[in-house]
Amino acid sequence: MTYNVREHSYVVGGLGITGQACVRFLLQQGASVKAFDTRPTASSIMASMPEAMQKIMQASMKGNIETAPLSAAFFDNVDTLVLSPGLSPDIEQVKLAKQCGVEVIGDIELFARLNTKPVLGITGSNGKTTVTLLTTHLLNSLGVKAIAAGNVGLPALDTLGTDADVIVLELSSFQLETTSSLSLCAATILNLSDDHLDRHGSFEHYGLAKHRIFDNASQAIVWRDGHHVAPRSSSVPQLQYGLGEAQEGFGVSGSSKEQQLTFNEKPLCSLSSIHLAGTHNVLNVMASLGLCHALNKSHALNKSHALDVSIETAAKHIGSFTSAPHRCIEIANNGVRFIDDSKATNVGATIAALEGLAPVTQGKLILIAGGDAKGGDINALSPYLNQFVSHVFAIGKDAALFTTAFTNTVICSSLNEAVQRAYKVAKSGDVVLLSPACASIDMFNNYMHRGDVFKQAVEEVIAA
Ligand code: UMA
Ligand code: ADP
Repeated sequence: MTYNVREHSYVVGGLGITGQACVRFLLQQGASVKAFDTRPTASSIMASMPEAMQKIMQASMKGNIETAPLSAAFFDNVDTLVLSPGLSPDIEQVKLAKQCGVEVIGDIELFARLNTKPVLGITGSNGKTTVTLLTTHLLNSLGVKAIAAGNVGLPALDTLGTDADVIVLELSSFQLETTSSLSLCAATILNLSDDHLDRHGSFEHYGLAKHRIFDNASQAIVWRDGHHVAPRSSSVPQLQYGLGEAQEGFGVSGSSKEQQLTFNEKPLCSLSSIHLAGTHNVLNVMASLGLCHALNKSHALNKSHALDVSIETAAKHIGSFTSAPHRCIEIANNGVRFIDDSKATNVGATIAALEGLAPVTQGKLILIAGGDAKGGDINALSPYLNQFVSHVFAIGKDAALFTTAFTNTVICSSLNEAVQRAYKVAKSGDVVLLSPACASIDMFNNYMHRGDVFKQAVEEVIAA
């Protein structure tokens, strides 16, 4: 039976980007909506919204946002709580909703109940945004209208009613936790390493949330050598990829001088045509091609649209993809290469950068790292630092953790100082890599700000 929004009464929990999209959508559909937020005052929450959203809130809800502790009466006649991903299902407001018999879902579940378009789903600890944007780029280059949505930034509900042929959804563990009926043409968990353990409590629970992506998936795109990334049920067909030679699925073959990305042993393109730094990005390319390929088998496709996603043709468009900023991007090269990987906010991402860059670095690899480790285990970097890195210049709240992980670590009081010191020890052929393994919020507004400060500091040392 089709799900009719107008027949239900909703509470929207949290009014960040997701909550605002939910309110907008539900009001447009003529549903009954009220909202709560955990921040202290309704006026400051309203002030944080774009003007157009403030007008909608005023016109339809009289700016009414509940910020006080909720009473059971708040949930009278409410069917469904649509909870923002930033809010844990364990908070008091959600417990109360459940006690009152209210169903608790997230915006992705609401989207799943209403969407009729084919959807590709991407999750993992690292690489989600890269694969989401690359997949979208490849499909659009093939003439298939694809929209990137979800955790990448555009709320999934905003894609309903658009003329997209395909939705490419980046899904966080927070979003998957409250989703049960999302039916994906193809799904992937790119990789799984410690992240968001403060919210999920354990790696096991974090993994369980991620694995929900396969629940109704028609096809899984699976990294052959990844841990905990394959569907636990054998009923989901797998298309596999990896860096070694492979008879089936994606692989790599050829001499170290001229390596080819292959599909079912047939060469698709030269690895040198992939302009994204690091072997982890070769895996990202394979995952994206696999997701595109899976669309051919999709029954959800609009048959009137002559959709033929040939991976041979898709592979030709890899070279024209430019990665989102701050993800292993070369920002300057005066003999010394400077690489901005400010988005590496956990240990897994920094390991990928080190493993990926070391083989293509002629000289030394000099690392700038540090910030807020979010309780992550910096010592897990130790073997990689010892194998690949000559110096670490450490910044931020948890800089001292790097001195335990690696002997040749110098603590610096600012990112500028770290860049200056790194440049002093660098010679032509060396790489200076900013890949912090930590969040930025102890020193910067966000990872973008950190990357911008790095670029500025690099330009200054080069010019001096
Ligand atoms: N807030 C409160 N109380 C509330 C609601 C919001 O204090 O009741 C404040 C908090 O400071 C919160 C902020 O508002 O951090 C934003 O609200 P939210 O956390 O619910 O997030 P949204 O603005 O709805 O954005 C979310 C995703 N954020 C999170 O899951 C934390 C965005 O992913 C996503 O782009 C957006 O929905 C659209 O789908 C960002 C993210 O950091 C990029 N994701 C995490 C990650 O990638 O690691 C999971
Ligand atoms: P996410 O959206 O999952 O945070 P991004 O594509 O934004 O992923 O990349 C975040 C960080 O992870 C960057 O530092 C990037 O270089 C690194 N990264 C990208 N792809 C991978 C991968 N497949 N494995 C490990 N790290 C990766």
